[in-house]
Amino acid sequence: MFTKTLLVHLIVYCLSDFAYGNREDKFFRTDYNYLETTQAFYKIHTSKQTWGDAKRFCALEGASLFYPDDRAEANAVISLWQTIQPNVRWAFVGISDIVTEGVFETIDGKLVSEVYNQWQRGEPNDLNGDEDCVHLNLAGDLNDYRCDGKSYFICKKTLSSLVWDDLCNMPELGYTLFEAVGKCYKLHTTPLSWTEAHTVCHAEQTHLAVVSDQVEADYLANLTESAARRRIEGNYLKGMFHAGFHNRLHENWQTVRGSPIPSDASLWWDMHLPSEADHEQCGSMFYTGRLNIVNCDTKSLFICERQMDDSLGEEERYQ
Ligand SMILES: [Ca+2]
Ligand SMILES: [Ca+2]
Repeated sequence: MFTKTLLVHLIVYCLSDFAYGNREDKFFRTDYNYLETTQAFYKIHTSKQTWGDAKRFCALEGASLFYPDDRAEANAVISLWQTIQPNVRWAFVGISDIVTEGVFETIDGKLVSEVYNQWQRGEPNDLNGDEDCVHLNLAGDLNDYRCDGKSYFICKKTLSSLVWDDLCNMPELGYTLFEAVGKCYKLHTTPLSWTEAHTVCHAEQTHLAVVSDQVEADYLANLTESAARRRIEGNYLKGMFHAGFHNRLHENWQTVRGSPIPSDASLWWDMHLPSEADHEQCGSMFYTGRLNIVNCDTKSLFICERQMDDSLGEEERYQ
């Protein structure tokens, strides 16, 4: 009980005091909790995913799918879990026997015998010959489960692996600051649908790029030139990338931040401002910098952005 109280204090402390930070401040992201005993940050995800998607989600957040290194870590994380998400009963962890049936290993290649390995009674049982992914329950027991089954999951980021991007004021995820508009951008070169791209930016705590004027359009056109030169292979719509506006709510076109789309026709391809009459519901931009609309299922490259302090950005821009 005493430990639990301490833990609650620790969590409250983390949430309130570490609004901005880096490794010194022991801050990673507001949705992660830091545990001093293990020197790492954890997030108990409350959306169910397949094991593969859980692993990808953690990576997108700049973390990795958690597994307990030892009993002490298992106990510490389960305490946290009981405190903040007691309704989550099972969570995928970074252990599987996908590579070789019966040989359970961690996502970074350690045998399960080298890490925490308290199995539930009778497990692992490879039920129906179809259980290769491991999840953990609140009692601290492991079970092998279907990889394509959906489960909650836990991500982990060690303090020692945290690199802070001071310019963009976020964990290092490959973003570049464009000072003139006070935004940080990242060109993603794995083609995805607009909706998938939207999710990826969210996982990075950013959003699909919202192009608001010619300065920004020119910068992004320049940024995508490198992608055009590299000729990224794959089955996707080349020559454009997804941008942060849509009409998916059928409430007329808006940006992903809920503001009106740019009304300057010269920013749009063929001077065409999208309207309710258009069948396509998602935003894009040609490599040339002209805005356009596409079918949301179209796969394409995309750019995520993080807007720095709004007022600071405006001040710098108009001085
Ligand atoms: Ca198996
Ligand atoms: Ca099982």
